[in-house]
Amino acid sequence: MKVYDAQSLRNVALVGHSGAGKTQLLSALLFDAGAINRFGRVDDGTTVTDYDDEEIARKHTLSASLAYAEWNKTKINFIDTPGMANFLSDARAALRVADAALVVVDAVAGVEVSTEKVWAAAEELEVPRLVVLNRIDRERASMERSLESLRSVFGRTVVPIQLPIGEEKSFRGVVDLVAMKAWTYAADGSGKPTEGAIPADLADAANTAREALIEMVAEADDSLMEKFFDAGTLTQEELVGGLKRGVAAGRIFPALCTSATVNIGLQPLLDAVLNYVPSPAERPVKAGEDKTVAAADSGPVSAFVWKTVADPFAGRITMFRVISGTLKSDSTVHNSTKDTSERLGHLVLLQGKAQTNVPEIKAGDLGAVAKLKETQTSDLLADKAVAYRIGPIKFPDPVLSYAIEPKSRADEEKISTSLHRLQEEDPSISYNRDAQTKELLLAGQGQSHIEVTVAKLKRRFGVEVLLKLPRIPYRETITVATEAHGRHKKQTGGHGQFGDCKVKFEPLPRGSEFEFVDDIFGGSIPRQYIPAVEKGLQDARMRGFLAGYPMVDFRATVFDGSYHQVDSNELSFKMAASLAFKDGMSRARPTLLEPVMDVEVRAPSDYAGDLMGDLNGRRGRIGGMDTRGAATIIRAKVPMSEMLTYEQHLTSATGGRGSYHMEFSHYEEVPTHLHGKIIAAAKAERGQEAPEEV
Ligand SMILES: Nc1nc2c(ncn2[C@@H]2O[C@H](COP(=O)(O)OP(=O)(O)O)[C@@H](O)[C@H]2O)c(=O)[nH]1
Ligand SMILES: [Mg+2]
Repeated sequence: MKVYDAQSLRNVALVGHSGAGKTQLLSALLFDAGAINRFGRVDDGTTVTDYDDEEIARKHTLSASLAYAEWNKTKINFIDTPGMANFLSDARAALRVADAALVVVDAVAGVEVSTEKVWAAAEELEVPRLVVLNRIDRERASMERSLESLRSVFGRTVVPIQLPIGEEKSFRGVVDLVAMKAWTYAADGSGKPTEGAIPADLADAANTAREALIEMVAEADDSLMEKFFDAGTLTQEELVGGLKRGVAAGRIFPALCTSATVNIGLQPLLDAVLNYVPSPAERPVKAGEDKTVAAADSGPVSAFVWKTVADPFAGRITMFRVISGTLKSDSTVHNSTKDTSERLGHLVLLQGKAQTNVPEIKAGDLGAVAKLKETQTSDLLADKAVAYRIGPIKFPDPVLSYAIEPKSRADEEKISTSLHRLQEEDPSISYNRDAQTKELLLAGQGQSHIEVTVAKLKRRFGVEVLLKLPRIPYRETITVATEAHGRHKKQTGGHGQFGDCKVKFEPLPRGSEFEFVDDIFGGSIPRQYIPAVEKGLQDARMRGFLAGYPMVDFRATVFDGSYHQVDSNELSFKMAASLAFKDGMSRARPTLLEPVMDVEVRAPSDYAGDLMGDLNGRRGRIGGMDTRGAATIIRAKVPMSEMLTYEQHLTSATGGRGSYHMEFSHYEEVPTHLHGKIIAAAKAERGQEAPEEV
């Protein structure tokens, strides 16, 4: 295996909405470049990058993976990424080490939710982009309509450098607007194009499109702007050079068209990657605010870990980009993030799951190594001489949690270590044991994310768990102010117990939690017992009153009481406070609070009416609507309890074309007609457990 230096490398991440054809496209690219000799298909489970059992079963990419091909003496590293909303964190991680994104768009659907998400991520990380309009062979596909949709959302800097020859069933090739020639494909799917003149019926369209391209390139580059005004056009050299600079600067986004299943347009796409994507030599890596590191293959070595895979057999697989220097197999390297040293075994190149050993990997290249002991995602493996740091990859906080219950004793024992390893692979999940209920909670980005995690637990680690609908973290609060009295007295021979307090309870605004005020003057309760009163109230409020949920957003003021010289003690005052709480709650008109989510749903506009009706039925309040090309975005506030099964509903209601995102917004009162059900469910769940006696 050759070792490549930075000039002869390109690193691209395939990103975009789920189903646009990223994985299939990569399979075709690898085949046409001669890197693999079987044309793998997503539909048969035979692609290089959807190799995980779970991905094959679901026909969806769930995790980022690597592949590479040599094209024209240049090694192109590809990162295939997931497009489903719950799994986008890996697309973001990939963009951290790619020098450009291939934003793959379905030419039938145009811009979709994840298209916008990955575009925004690339924008934020300043990653150049090429747009690939894929699935041009499909019924109702249109390069023109898709481009309109792209330009309406991302601006007119998205410009075609190709035109399709035929569309839908008759798609058979592409016109290259830079070289002004045509690539035509035989109908046999062999992917072997013939190069020729532009078909006569496309000549006018091609000339117009080329002029538009020249104008955009001139606009993106001040020095070319003048030449363009003087000459009215650009030379071929100026066009090619300007396009390359414009792409690198993120000022122009060339669009190409392909069919990944019929195998059309892949060679021109590979050429475009070579010609327009900056090599690592041209794109130094950011290390902190204003420091960049050039991809020099001599000097101190550093490699940034962007992804970890938990393989139960091969162990941990660590994927990195060499930032500078040359990383060697069988060497020891410092982990500067953790300040430990790591022994590297064989360095490998990954073609999906297939590993090829290499002696060394140079700056700018992507590779992997198995069985590191402590290194994790976002760590920097670097010589001690390296002083810079590379910022950690940002992972989203979990939005939804489920309770999981091991099926057997054996499962119980393995569950924590297995979850720990899965979390290393996917830092957008988290798990913890609920202190109150002792349940093991698994949190993630949504229902399908949790389900996939549970499926991985089983397939990879043999750990089986039952998944229970997440508990809604209800709260309780009071609605009117009241005064209450609690007296605890036991005088049965020997030492007695005596505590007595009067407490005022008042509602506070949402989000205030709890306030305790000591308003005792003149010693009706001695100083030393006040903390016991507070503790008694705290404990009582955490146990709730109506349904056992913590009572929040109120103030408790202890203003009077009495004591006994001999019998009073802390425990007695704690109990008196608890009795005062119960007494107060019986008159303070307690009620239930529920978490309300900010929800954003996006779907083709045809579905908007039905989706809004459904959200209303879920007690949602519609906050606004936006259109994006053929899609509508609906924003609403909806109680969390109504959203637990939303993912399934949305998928079936829109044939998989809708998606949504939600996050916690605030707590709100539960309508009274729903109280009975929640209280009954809470009691049943606590297993008839008698309320704790005080
Ligand atoms: N007709 C057609 N189908 C395609 C094309 N590219 C991908 N597909 C199909 O679209 C589906 C999703 O493809 P996949 O590569 O998994 O999309 P990804 O989610 O973006 O990775 C699969 O059934 C593919 O066979 C294409 O160019 N034309
Ligand atoms: Mg995929």
